[in-house]
Amino acid sequence: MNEINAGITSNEHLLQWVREAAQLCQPDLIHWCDGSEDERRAFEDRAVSEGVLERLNPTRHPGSFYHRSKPNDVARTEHLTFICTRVAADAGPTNNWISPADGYRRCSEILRGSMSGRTLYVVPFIMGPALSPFSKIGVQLTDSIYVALNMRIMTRMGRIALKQLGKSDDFTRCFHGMAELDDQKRLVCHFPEDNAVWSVGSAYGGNALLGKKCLALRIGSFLGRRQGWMAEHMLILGIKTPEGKLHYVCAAFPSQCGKTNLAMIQPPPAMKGYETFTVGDDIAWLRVGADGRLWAVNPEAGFFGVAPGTGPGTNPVALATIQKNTIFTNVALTSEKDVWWEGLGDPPAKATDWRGEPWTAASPVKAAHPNSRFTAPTAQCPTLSPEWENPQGVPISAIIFGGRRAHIDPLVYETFDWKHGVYTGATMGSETTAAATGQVGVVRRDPMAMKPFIGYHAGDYFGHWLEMGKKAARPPKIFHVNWFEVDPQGKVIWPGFGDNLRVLDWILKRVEGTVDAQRTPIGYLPYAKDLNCSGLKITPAELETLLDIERDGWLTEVADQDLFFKEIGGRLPAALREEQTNLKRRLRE
Ligand code: GTP
Ligand code: SPV
Ligand code: MN
Repeated sequence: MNEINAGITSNEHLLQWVREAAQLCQPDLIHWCDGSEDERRAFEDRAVSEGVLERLNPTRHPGSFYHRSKPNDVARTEHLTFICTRVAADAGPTNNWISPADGYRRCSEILRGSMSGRTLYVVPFIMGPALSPFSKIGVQLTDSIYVALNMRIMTRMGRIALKQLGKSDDFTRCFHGMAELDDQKRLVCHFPEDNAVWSVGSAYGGNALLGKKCLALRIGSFLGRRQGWMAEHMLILGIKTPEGKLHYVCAAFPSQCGKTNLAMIQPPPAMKGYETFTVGDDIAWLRVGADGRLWAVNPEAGFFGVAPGTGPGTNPVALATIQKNTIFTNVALTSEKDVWWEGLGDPPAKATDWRGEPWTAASPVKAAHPNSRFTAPTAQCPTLSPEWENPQGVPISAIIFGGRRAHIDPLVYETFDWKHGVYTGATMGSETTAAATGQVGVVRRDPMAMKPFIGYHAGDYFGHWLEMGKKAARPPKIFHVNWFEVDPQGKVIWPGFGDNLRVLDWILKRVEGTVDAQRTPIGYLPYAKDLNCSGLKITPAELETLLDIERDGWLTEVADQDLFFKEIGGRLPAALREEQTNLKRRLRE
C-alpha cells in the first residue's frame, strides 16, 4: 500500500487498526495527516482540482472555499444514528439501537472495497486544549478530503495529537467512509463500550466530522458518566459587568436555537460597560473543581455554524470570524465568487443557489439551504476569551436551558434548586429545526438539548445530572429562557440577539443576589421593572405576555412531559417524578 507520511507514528495499536481498515476499504493510498500548513495548501489545491471545493474571491474571503453537498446530505440523520451497546436496554428509549455485531457488519458491507481508486486520510485529533487532563484523543479515518479539511479547522489535528497519544491505546476509533453518499446506505453507529464510531454514506457535519457530536457528545457523555464528568450541548460565554465582576455561563439550546449567536453576543447600546467573551459555541465538557464549582472546557477548535440569519444586525462577531480561512457549505455563490444567504443583507443580483441552480431575488426558493453552514477557526473570533484554552476550563456561575417555543415558556425564569433545574432541563420542549432531517416546527421533548446526543439511557443520564449536583458543593444556579414567543400575528415578540444580554444581566443579578424575583409555580420570574428594557420598542403588554404563566397551558405541558417520562420508564429517577408532582400541585393551587 502506498503511504504518505508513513512512519509518522510508531503506535502499534493505531498502525494495526489502520491496516485492518485499509484491508476492508481497499484505498489506493493512505495519507497520514500531519496538520502542517503545507499539507493544508496541498489538500485545498487537490479539493479544488477534484471539484469538491471552489476557491472564493480572495479579496472578499481570503483562504476560503465553497462547497456544495449532495442534496440528500444536508443535515444530521437521526433515524440512521445508532447506539450499539451490548445490551439493547442500555441505549434507552431516546436512541436507536442495533447490536454491535450488526453495526460493524452493516457498516463493513457498505465500506468493503469502497475506497478503491481513492485516498484514505488518517486524521489524528485532540478534543480539548492540548495537554489538558480533560482532553481526549481521536483518530478519524476518512476518504473525504472535505471532511479532512473540516476536521483540521474543528479540532487540534495532526502531529500534535499523535504526540499526545504516544504509545497509548486510549483513543476513539472514528471510521468514516463516504461510500456512495446514498441515504439508503447511510449509518452512523456508536460503540461506546469499544470507544469507537463508524459512519458511512454521509459527508454532512454532524454525521461525518466525528470529533463533534459523535465523540465529544455521544461517546463523551457515556465516558462522562463512567468517569464523573459531563459532556453537554452547551455554549460557554464570559460576561464582565460594569462593576468588573467576571462570570461564565453555559447555555444548552437545541440545534439551530441560538447557541452560536449567544456565544458571540455583543452588548446593545443601552448596556455600555458590559464586556463579553466567547469560550465555545456548541459543546461543553464540565467537571467539578477543587472549589466545588463546575468548570467548563470547550473541546472544539472551530465553529460549525448556521449561515442563514447571520448578518450585521444579528451577529457581527460571526461575520468577522468567517471573513477568512472559512469553508462555506450549501450557501449561495455569487458571480463575484462571494457567498450569500438569507439574512446576510441585500440579495445579489444573480447567484447560484445551494443546489447549483441559477437564482435571483425573484426566485421562489431559498438561495441557501436552511441548514447551510460555515466552518471557521475559533481563534479568529474577535470576542474570544483569553481563557478559552485554559486546560482547567472556566468556572460556571449559571446554567441556562432554552428552547424554541411559540408559547408556554416565558422569557426567563430561575429554577428553585439543582434538582428542580434538572427536572426543567429534562422536560425541555422545543420546535424541531432544519439541523436534522424530518419535519420542521413540531414541538418535541429535547432534554437538556441532548435528545439526539445522549450516548446511553436517558434515565441514567438524568440520574448522572442529579449526582453531579450532589458532588458539586457550589453548583451553578439553573435558569430557563425562551427567545421565540410569538404574538397573535406570529411575529417573534422579543428582539433577541444582542438584547438577550438584558436577560443575562438579570440572571447574573440573581446569581449575585442583588435583585428580587417573584415566586411562581414554575420558578422565580423577573419583576418587569427589573429587566433593563431601556431603548427597546417593547410595550408593557408585550412584556407582560413574555413574563406570563398560563396555568391551563402549563398543565397541558406537564401532561405532555409525563408522556415523555412514561417513555423513559423504570430508569427515571424518583426525584424527577417528585418534582413533577410538586409542579402539578403548585399549578393547581
Ligand atoms: P447549532 O449549530 O445547530 O447547534 O445551532 P445554534 O444553537 O448554535 O443556533 P444559532 O446561533 O446558529 O441560531 C440558529 C438560528 O436561530 C439562526 O438563524 C439565528 O439567526 C436564529 N436566532 C439565534 N438567536 C436568536 C434570537 O435571539 N432571536 C431570534 N428570533 N432568532 C435567533
Ligand atoms: C447541531 O445540529 O446541533 C450542530 C450541527 O451543531 S452538527 O454538527 O451537524 O450536529
Ligand atoms: Mn449543535
